[in-house]
Amino acid sequence: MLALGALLLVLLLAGCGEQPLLSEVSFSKDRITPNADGQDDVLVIRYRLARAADLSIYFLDEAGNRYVFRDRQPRAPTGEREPYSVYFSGIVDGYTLPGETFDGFTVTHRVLQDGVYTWVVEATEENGHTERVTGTLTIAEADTALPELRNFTVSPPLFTPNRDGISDRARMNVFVTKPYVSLRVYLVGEDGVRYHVGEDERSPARPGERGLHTFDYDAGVDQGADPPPDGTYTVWAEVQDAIGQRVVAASALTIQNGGVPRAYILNAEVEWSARSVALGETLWFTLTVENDSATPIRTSGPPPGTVYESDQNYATLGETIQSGVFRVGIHCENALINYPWRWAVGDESVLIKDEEGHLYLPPFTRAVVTGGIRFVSVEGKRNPQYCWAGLIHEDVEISSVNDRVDPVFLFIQVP
Ligand SMILES: [Ca+2]
Ligand SMILES: [Ca+2]
Repeated sequence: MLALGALLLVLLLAGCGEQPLLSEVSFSKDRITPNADGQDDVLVIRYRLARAADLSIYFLDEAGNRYVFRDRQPRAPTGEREPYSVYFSGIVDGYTLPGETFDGFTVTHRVLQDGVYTWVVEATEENGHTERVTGTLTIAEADTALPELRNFTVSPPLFTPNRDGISDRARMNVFVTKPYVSLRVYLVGEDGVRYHVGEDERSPARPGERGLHTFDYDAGVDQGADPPPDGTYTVWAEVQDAIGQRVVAASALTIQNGGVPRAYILNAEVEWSARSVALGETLWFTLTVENDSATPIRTSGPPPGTVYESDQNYATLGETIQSGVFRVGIHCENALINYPWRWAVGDESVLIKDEEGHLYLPPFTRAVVTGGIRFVSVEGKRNPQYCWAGLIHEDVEISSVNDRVDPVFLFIQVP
């Protein structure tokens, strides 16, 4: 018993160091046809490592060119476990054929061309000791057409996602030359964080189809989310076909003045001049608008202090609706249009003007807004009627908190 134990120990000691680093290396097939038809598309590579090593798997064509599948990846010893196994479907790191150039995109993963290759599985220990096992693999009927990305464009190259109606969206276009299984567009900033861009529902080609694909980017602000921080981003388009070939293209996009505008009528409070006015008299209001966000909010005329005749509206004063503009409005129940009387959310003393003359209430700023309506007739049946104030984000929304604010039950005295 003791003798047998000692003998085993001796044998184990003798084996140590002589055990091959790399063993049980196998390819489950010697021929594959990488074309996603479900027949011989994939094989399994197996190997066993006696000690920790960097592992490479590559292929040599008849001219000796090398195609990389795994490049010096650190691996732990296999130990008591099953051998390492990995699927191989003919896809290697991107390469170019003699005389081939790609315009505007890069191939990161590509199928081997049809031919006979020498495969090499190679392990290198830290001390430099290397072992390799080789064999032969035939590639046939490979679907070698690449899913090329043509004319990947981002426009405009600088945008301001802040719902002010000016340059709030960026558009990405790309033409894919082959049907595919995934197409992704995303921004990557200096911190490496990815921001996904969704494909436009009105994209000319349907998802997965060859053709022009368009992406519409609002930086998330349409859903009320804060956009990525201001700065310049790399925009990536990344496509993968059915056999796993991958192509990428890059462009750039700068975000400036990004943010979600948030503004309120302070304390939901309106000061009305009267509850009862005679025909020909003016109802005055005073309220305070607060920009409670880090984003400037855009506005347009007429300025506070303007008095409307009751049969006028913002359009008759030449101050039509502009998408993205905030204005204070007054609405009375008998009015024929929504909030017919509207005013800028501040006057010259507080508003700032950009190069194009657009007016903004700066971040975290308050402004007092007054205005009047001179009642020249009693339209509609109701008298008295409710009148109220609102803060309107034109063509975007009137948030519930800014609608029907502080109503007054107004009586118009008719002689
Ligand atoms: Ca096949
Ligand atoms: Ca904007």
